Amino acid sequence: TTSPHEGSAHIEFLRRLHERQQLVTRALDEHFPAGAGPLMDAIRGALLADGKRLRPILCLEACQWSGGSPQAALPAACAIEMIHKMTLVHDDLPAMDDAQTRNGRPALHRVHGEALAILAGDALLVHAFGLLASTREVPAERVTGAITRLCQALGTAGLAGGQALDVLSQAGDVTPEKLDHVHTWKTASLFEAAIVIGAEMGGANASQVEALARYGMLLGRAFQISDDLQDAQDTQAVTPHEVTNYVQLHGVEGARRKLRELLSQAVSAIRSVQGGDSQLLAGITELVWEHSWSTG
Ligand code: GRG
Repeated sequence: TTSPHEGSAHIEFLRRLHERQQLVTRALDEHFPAGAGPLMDAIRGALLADGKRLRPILCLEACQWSGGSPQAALPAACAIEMIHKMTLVHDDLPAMDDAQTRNGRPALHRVHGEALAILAGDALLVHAFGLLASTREVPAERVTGAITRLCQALGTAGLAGGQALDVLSQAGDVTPEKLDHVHTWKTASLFEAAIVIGAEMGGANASQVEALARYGMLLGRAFQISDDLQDAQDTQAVTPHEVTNYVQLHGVEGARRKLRELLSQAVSAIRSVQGGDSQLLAGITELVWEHSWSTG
């Protein structure tokens, strides 16, 4: 079968993805200078070693789709990536997932120690809000709107709440509803916020925001299932995380079926309203399906 991504349109899609990745990585690199002490080194280790930059790319793209310049959403996109990386550092700590590696490298606390890993995460969170609050490219009410939206996405009914449910889950008490709940809060809420914030920075109208929010939520849930499929493939070892792995509860076939369904609903959501070029937003759903990412 021929992939919908073959040919020049696919090359253009990858070029644009790579360009956005670079834009975000360069901005993050400038924000945290090298050689400025152990805490800064740990922060740089968390932020700059690798990463697909998926959430900030989505934020920039949603802004452009809504008629704004990607530059208008760049501070927000960088803030969202700082927050994302902070959650990974804390997730890997011995008190949480107790992970030894992340993306094939030693987890941050194994290189810099637990204290600096905690502080690097704390500092990333604070710098993220500082950067977002100092956005001057858009009217002030869009900035306060973004801060409010992000706080909702990260709090007790978002990443922190989802992670709490996740770490407290025991084998045997994870129902399909509870699993969807954990995935929605711990993963999809940041995807949704990244996209909605980008759209609002670009001046999207209410129906565009609603459609993109739906796309973000569906894509985020799909992404977590795709990540779970990858984890199930990569490791034979039983880790604490496995209790809330979609594959554990629904099997590989069940996971793939749900993944396909969520991604096709995500594409329908963006196609349901008028907006800019949706090729990149639609194309990202294919990458989630194929799990073929470049972190360069
Ligand atoms: C922010 C208040 C606050 C609390 C944080 C630690 C925590 C609470 C939440 C962790 C949630 C978590 C680890 C979700 C997993 C999401 C996920 C699938 C991450 C992998 O994302 P990728 O593949 O990462 O985009 P890269 O390495 O590409 O950046």
